[in-house]
Amino acid sequence: MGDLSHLRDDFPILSTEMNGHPLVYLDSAATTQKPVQVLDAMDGYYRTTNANVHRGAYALAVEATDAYEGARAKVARFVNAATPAEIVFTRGTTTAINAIAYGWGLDHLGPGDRVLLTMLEHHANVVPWQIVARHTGAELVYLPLTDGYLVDTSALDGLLDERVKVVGFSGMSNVLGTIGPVAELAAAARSVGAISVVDAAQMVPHMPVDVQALGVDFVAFGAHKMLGPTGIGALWGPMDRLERLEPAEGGGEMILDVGLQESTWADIPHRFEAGTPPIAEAVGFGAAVDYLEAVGMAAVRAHEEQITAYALERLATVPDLTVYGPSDVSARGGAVSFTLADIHPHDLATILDQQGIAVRAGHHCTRPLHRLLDVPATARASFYVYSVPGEVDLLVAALEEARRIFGVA
Ligand code: C6P
Repeated sequence: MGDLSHLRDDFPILSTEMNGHPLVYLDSAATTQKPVQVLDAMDGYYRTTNANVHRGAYALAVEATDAYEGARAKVARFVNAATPAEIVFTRGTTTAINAIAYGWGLDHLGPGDRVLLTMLEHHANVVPWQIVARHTGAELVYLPLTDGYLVDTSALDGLLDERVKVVGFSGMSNVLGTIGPVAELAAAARSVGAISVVDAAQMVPHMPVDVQALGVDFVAFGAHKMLGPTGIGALWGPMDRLERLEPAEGGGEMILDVGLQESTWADIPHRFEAGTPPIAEAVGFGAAVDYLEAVGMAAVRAHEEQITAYALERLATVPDLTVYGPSDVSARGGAVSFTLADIHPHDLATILDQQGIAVRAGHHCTRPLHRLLDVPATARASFYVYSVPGEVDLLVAALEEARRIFGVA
């Protein structure tokens, strides 16, 4: 159960070298590698089908439109949206959350209103709300974490009241791996008439997700963390919510009619997709969900639990190493952040890089969380379907080597 090592053959980059060593790619929370099935789908689209969508009266443009809308239908099926129209293609998770913050927040927030977030949040689910708060006079409040790195929902008692109009939270942390208490926060939002917004950048790629079953209002995720290309993501919302969302961007493709002073909007989802969309990227996104469906999301999750458990077990053997995040793998995903004695994470990443091991070092776009952890930065190893235990062993050996190089006693 959980052995997906045969998939590695589908990923050309995994048989390349970095700094004279076989590449050990442990940065899948930043972006995943792409299988030939995705690469071929995008290449094939450009070779045989390329035209602009929703405009052309000629056969090729109809084919391109079918490819683009077909990809939407695949993404909708993947997350169990009620209809493909509930999937709005965006540039990525960040753009999807901005679309909600501007499209909903500017209209529905005012002085004294609150946006309730958690201390886990990526900047993508903080900064857009700060900008909208500056325009509207709303303020941001944050749910703390427990000592075990979970969202402390017991603090809802003091923070949740009628002033809260938006509850925004991560479905899975890109730093601690923590899985968010989605159902509980969705219910909390509903109880005060607030909307709930899930940053699912790390969640949709790593576990089965049924957006209708989550009981939330909006879900944002991107293709590039789930084997697809960069430059495309999705915003999901049920139709009655999307109908109350204003377009955050204007331009071609999103209008029904344009007058000199006013315009009217195209149908959903097109009103939220101003300009020429990322068409080949949508095709690649569709190919990525085909690939993940063939693997099966339950198998993806089982593999992740297995490799994360192995990583936590092996990392615990490295003296002076601190891991940040839940120890119970059922409560977390495969992003494992750590520090080693007082070695700066950037120095650590450089040593690992010399041995062909790619990890991320820094604050991982979570400055408030790192301040809470009381460290300026962490190193992070993160896994995906193609990660194998042997790579964890190489990481651990390289960390031992780093201890020697830096003279950690
Ligand atoms: N996290 C990481 O290395 P974009 O950049 O729009 O594709 O995704 C933003 C984003 C939002 N939420 C979470 C939880 C994320 O992890 C990310 C992207 C990358 O952790 C790049 S900072």
